[in-house]
Amino acid sequence: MMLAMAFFQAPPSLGNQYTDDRVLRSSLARLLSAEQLSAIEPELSALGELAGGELYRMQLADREHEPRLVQWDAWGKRVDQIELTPLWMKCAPIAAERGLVATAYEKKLGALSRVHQFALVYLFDASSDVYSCPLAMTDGAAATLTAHGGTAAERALPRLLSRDPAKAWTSGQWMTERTGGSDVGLSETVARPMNDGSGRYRLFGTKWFTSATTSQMALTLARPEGNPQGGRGLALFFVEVKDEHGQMNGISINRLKDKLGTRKVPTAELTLDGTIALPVSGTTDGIRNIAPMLNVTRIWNAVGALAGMRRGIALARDYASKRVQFGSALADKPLHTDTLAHMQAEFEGAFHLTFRVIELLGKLENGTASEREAQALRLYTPVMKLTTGKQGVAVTSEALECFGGAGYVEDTGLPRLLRDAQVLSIWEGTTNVLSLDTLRAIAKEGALAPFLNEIRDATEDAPASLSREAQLARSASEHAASWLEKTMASDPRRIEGGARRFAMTLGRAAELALMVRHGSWAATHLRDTRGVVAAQRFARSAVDLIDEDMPDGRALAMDE
Ligand code: MFK
Repeated sequence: MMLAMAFFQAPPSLGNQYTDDRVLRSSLARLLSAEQLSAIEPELSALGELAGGELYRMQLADREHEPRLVQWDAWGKRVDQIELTPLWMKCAPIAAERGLVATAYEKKLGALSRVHQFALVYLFDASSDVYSCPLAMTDGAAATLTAHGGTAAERALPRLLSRDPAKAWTSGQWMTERTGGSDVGLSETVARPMNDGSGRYRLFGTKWFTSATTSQMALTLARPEGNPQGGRGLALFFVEVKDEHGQMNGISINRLKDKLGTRKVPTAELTLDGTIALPVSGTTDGIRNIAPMLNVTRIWNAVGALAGMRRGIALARDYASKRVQFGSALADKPLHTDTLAHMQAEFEGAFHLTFRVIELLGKLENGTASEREAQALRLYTPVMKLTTGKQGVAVTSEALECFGGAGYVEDTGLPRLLRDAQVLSIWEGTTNVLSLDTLRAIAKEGALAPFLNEIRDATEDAPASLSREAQLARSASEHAASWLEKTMASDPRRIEGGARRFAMTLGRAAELALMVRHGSWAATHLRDTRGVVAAQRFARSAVDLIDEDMPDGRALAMDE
């Protein structure tokens, strides 16, 4: 029968996502002592098994489900309930029990507890359909409340950090309004004191993009009446979404957003009409006070980029060994493996940059970071966020192409990778806003010299096989620094136009430097030269680097 001869392509499959991940495992071997690593390996391996097995299968089966807003009950009462997808319902207890936020605060590994936590997050993320979004904001809220202390912290922290799914809370972060996604200082929400001796306020306004609106609490910004315009006039508030009777706290959910990606995240538009809220830290300087949250969620963003890239590569690699075209498997075709190697090199650069930032955050929170490291961290954070956000889009796009037409077909589950990556360069500050934050970190915190030192440190013991790469990382970062200095002296107005290329130059230089360090460590200690090859390939890839001779782009951009 002809049918018996019909060809069906074997689909890509995943193994244990911890065991299979050379880059994660070798990085943990470099950062942790053998004792620390063996203490946490069982939980990493169990999560790797879940993420490559049961959770991944559920994710594929859950593909067509989306959250649903139910505004009215059968009897006409306004309820504004959001129904979540089955996968998200499953992810909530997994996240609490496995301590995806709590691990960082329990500090079992001291200064390395952030590395421990984010290794777990990285393994979990790609099979969770962005359940990492509420977790990121939960972690950001916990960091912010830990920094400020007070009544809100006392009430929320035990819940945000609980491993008991019945007790655990997640948090929202309500910043964006119609007036400003980037320019948050334009916020129109007003805060009126309740004058009942409780110190609480009532909030009135509209929040235009609130992610994961099923959380029990949120940190938000509002302007106490009489305060000046701009960011300084805003205050940071703690809001509990429901009151003690389970009724909405003066909050209506107007609609869910119809987004390109993150389709499982119930992003909503809210009206606050008398919402009771407690100031977290004074009644001004809300943007400065919420900054710890931004800096933590920006790390989650980068880990999300890593997880998406890694998932795309893992699937594409497996498929390459199964898919035969023109007489041999794709894995045996030099052109296909050249493409995969490029993707892997980009991923490794992003990985080492992100995990260096994670390592520094852990040291800072443990009180063991030097002043130089704390300053470097302030600059590393926006540079990491903007560099990895773009890499996430590029690598997941390439991953889809590795499957030909199948990568463009929804029921393979592959298009989600690209859709969910596209948000990473947008939310938590766009590439350009983060480029400006890079300049802010340099101007305000003097973070450039410590950052350049980091690059020098990472490359100073490079072996001969990586001396060219080490040299390139140093010269690119020094070139960027000298561009900034010269432009500042000659024509400071040109700095803004070059800010993205400047920040990207720093990002790629740092990635290369950290790849040099890890590659040479792995070659010596593990007899594994793949990290060296990754650094060599990365050094040869094209980027939009800063260049003094770049003509002003306005006439071209606006076609004037
Ligand atoms: C896997 C996925 C995980 C991620 C999930 C996330 C869910 C996504 C939900 C969202 O997207 S929520 C919305 C996110 N929105 C943003 O990130 C806002 C983007 N805009 C910015 O970041 C602007 O740079 C900013 C609003 C902060 C600038 O506002 P201003 O009014 O021009 O700020 P200004 O006056 O420069 O700074 C105010 C203070 O904050 C200053 O301190 P001082 O008062 O002491 O002078 C700044 O130094 C400080 N500051 C600003 N950014 C900081 C910071 N401090 C530390 N770190 C920062 N990043």
